Amino acid sequence: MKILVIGGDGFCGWPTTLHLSNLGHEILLIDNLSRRKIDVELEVESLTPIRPLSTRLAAWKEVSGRHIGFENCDVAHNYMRLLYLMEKFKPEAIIHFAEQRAAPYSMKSSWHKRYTVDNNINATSNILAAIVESGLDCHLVHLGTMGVYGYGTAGMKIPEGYLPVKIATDDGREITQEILYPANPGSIYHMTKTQDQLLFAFYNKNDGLKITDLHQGIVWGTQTAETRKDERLINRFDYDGDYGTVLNRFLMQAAVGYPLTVHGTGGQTRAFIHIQDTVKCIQLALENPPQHGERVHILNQMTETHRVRDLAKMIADKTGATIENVPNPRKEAAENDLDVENQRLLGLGLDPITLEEGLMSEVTEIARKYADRCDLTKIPCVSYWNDDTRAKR
Ligand code: NAD
Ligand code: USQ
Repeated sequence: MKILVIGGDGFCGWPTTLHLSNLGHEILLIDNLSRRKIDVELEVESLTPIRPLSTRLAAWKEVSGRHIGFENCDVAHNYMRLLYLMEKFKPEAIIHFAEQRAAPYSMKSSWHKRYTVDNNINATSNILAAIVESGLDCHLVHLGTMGVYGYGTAGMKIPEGYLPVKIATDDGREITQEILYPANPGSIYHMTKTQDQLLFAFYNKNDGLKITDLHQGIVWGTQTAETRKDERLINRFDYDGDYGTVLNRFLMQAAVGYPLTVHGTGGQTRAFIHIQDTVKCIQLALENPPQHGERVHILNQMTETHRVRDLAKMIADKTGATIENVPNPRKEAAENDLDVENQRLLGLGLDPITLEEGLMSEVTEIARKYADRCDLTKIPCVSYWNDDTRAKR
């Protein structure tokens, strides 16, 4: 299959690109390298020594014999170039990773809020418009987030995208409809993902586009079968207070002897998935596209849920790390339960890697190995959601 991977230089995009290339697909990677530029802005580097993209691509050619094309394009702002590249390459599938994905980064200042809205919503809107204008019959797979739902429920499992609701009509009847699950974003970043959903619903209804939206949980881990093949292919590992996600941060903190930074009571429950399962899920989504006329496929891409304080305890028990409860810089529920339906990807053949089996190899293979690259001053989360949370620091 000819696959266009947009945002293919990032944490999820790079291993996915290699995985699909390894399966024999022809890949064109588009990226504007904005994530690498944000590292420069934040004065931080991936814990792992990621190589420049040209080195990565040359190493992959050497290791696998397979070519991956690359075009530098800002898909949020260079619509004509995106359209031209799509018309020239003629992809049968497009994977859309190209968004600013850190909630804390999106809340740092009014500039960061506006950048995230502008980048993410325009990227999605341009990709959809270009599919229609090019006339391509292709399947769009987007990386969405569990955070579109919020993290609480009315005592039921969060369904895969659509909620059946009973409505009392004016003439006394009761009808049942399925609606998009009510959006309840917890940051400007998550809010952009809820807007993406409406764009998908509209283009699906109006133009019949075939779209799969993968509502992914927090991705943990670093390496996949392909990125392990050569050190020049290594995946990025974010640990700083803006881009580092909770589980990878705790693993790194344990490795460098930094107390595990639990926000508040650590009662927040979140959904998780290993990076190796991420690439597998995207493969499964590509192999099972919606049929013409079908509504947007929404699949919950997560494999387990955990409370933040339980994660910290699990890692502390295994490594001897200490735990520190720090004031929460975010405005979020201090405690929540989370129960999520994820049968669709399991039904397609996903066989999840569990935290229990993968945690320690991650600590030793990555976090301890590259511990000397860690800048301890970049660990604290210093992006505050509002003046109240800033005052509590
Ligand atoms: P990332 O920041 O590592 O990668 C995103 C890539 O897209 C980067 O290489 C960046 O340079 C590129 N990009 C951003 N804006 C662009 C633009 N306008 N034009 C071209 N390229 C652009 O992020 P990631 O962790 O790989 O996440 C990928 C997707 O998966 C995101 O949409 C994110 O919301 C979603 N997701 C990630 C996680 C996670 O835990 N990492 C969890 C759930 C969902
Ligand atoms: N947290 C801590 N200590 C830390 C860091 C985080 O207690 O040192 C807490 C946060 O307060 C939050 C939870 O851990 O309650 C998760 O934070 P996170 O940074 O790991 O995840 P989040 O901001 O939700 O974002 C990440 C990705 C995003 C993706 C999302 C999936 O960056 O791209 O969309 O996970 S989900 O959370 O399911 O919405």
